[in-house]
Amino acid sequence: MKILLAATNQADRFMDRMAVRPAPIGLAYIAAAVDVERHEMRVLDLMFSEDGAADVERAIRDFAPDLVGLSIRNLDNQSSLNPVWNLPRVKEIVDRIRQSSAAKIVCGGPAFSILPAECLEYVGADMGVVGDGAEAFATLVERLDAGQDCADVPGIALWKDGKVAVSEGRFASAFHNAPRLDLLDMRRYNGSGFGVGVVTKLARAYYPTPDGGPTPDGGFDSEGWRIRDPDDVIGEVRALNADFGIDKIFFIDSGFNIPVDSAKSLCRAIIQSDVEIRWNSYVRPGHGDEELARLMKQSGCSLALMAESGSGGGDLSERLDGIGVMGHLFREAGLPFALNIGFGEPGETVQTVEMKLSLLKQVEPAFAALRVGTRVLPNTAVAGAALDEGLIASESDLIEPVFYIEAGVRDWLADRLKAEAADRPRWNLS
Ligand code: B12
Repeated sequence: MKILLAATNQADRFMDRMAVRPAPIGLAYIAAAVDVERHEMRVLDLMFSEDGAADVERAIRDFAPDLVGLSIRNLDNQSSLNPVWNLPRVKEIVDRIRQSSAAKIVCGGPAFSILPAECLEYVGADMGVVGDGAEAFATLVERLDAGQDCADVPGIALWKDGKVAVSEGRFASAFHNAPRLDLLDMRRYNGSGFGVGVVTKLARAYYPTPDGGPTPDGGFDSEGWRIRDPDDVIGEVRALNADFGIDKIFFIDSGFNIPVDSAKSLCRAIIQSDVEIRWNSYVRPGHGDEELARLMKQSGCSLALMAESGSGGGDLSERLDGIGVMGHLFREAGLPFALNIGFGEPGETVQTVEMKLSLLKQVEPAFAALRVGTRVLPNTAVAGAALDEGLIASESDLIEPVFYIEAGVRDWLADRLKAEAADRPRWNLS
């Protein structure tokens, strides 16, 4: 079979402001799973395209694939002040493919995996893969090539009787095959903000899906974690440096500092190795000590990203204290950190807004992302509130950006935050 894989993400911002272009490593993992002895494959990355749909159309004409895989990273930019919805662009790509090709179109990716049936219906593709896609996609390719049915492949979205159904189960990749970064123009990603992604650990299910993804409300259970061996991680970092001159890495990890011992082991392994990198990652408050902060700094960490989403469970003042403690540890170690903080979630009051603002002033992050309202995602408590209050008719509405702002602060919140951010260039509002 001839297979064209395309990464559709063209967003070049983080929090609607900072220049960040994440390399499509998810698609590179998909490419690594395809048996290229048996199939001819091409990869197209639209990140630097002027006109993505036109580039896909050209590739379809030149290559005439039998199967097109589309990676969909972000539903939108999660900014209530300047919302940008990405799916219409993907739909346009699908429409353009259909005009000149009978290829089967398979979608996947983080955004797709959040509302697979709705995304598939909206963009008008043939099939989709939910969650970790490498093994599932490889299985689909072989089944389609042999003319076999795919309905029993775990985590597959398929049309059935005019509607999309998603099969039970999910693949959980161990990321054994190195991503085919050689098929991407990786040099363009060096210095493109925040670093090139290298997976260090994945949680049980990585997406907020109804079948038990652990993260819909920011929770982080430890079941079924896949923690990569530090030697494998360092091997991948070394290859990025040797092959493409890349020395800025983003460790892909829902919480780099959990468990603390493995975080320390990876830092020590980097320090003892010959690799010289600067790296960034997400960290979670409440886990870590002075030694971890020192090891992170020593191993090249240049930014630790923390988030207060309003849904981490427990009492707000305890959560804010946790962030304060982490911030203090990082400052003592000379390690810059960023804080992404949401405002307006259910239960927000003038008083809780002021508590968050005073934390921000106290911890003084290297940059702060203040989110006006919560981008409602399915299977979350905020989605429950949005349903109860009639903001959405059903969770299917959430393929488009919908923002929840607690009624008690709705008329006041944006102006209050804008006023506070006005003379603080490190505070970004979105
Ligand atoms: C790390 C990360 C970041 C880093 C990226 C750093 C870097 N240089 O790479 C930073 C902090 C910069 C970032 C920014 C943003 N992010 Co982010 N980010 C993540 C995170 C934690 C990991 C993404 C990743 O690399 N995963 C590892 C790779 C290997 O996995 P993958 O891409 O998912 O690919 C797998 C599958 O999806 C699938 N797959 C992928 N492509 C394809 C294609 C086909 C054909 C198939 C079959 C399967 C398939 O198989 C792959 C292998 O298993 C995810 C959380 C998550 N749970 O995924 C959020 C996430 C991707 N981000 C998200 C968002 C929204 C954003 C921002 C818009 C936030 C903002 N407010 O600005 C920006 C967008 C930036 C941009 N320009 O695109 C959302 C996207 C979904 C959504 N809600 O719309 C996620 C899912 C978080 C969430 N739960 O909401 N992000």
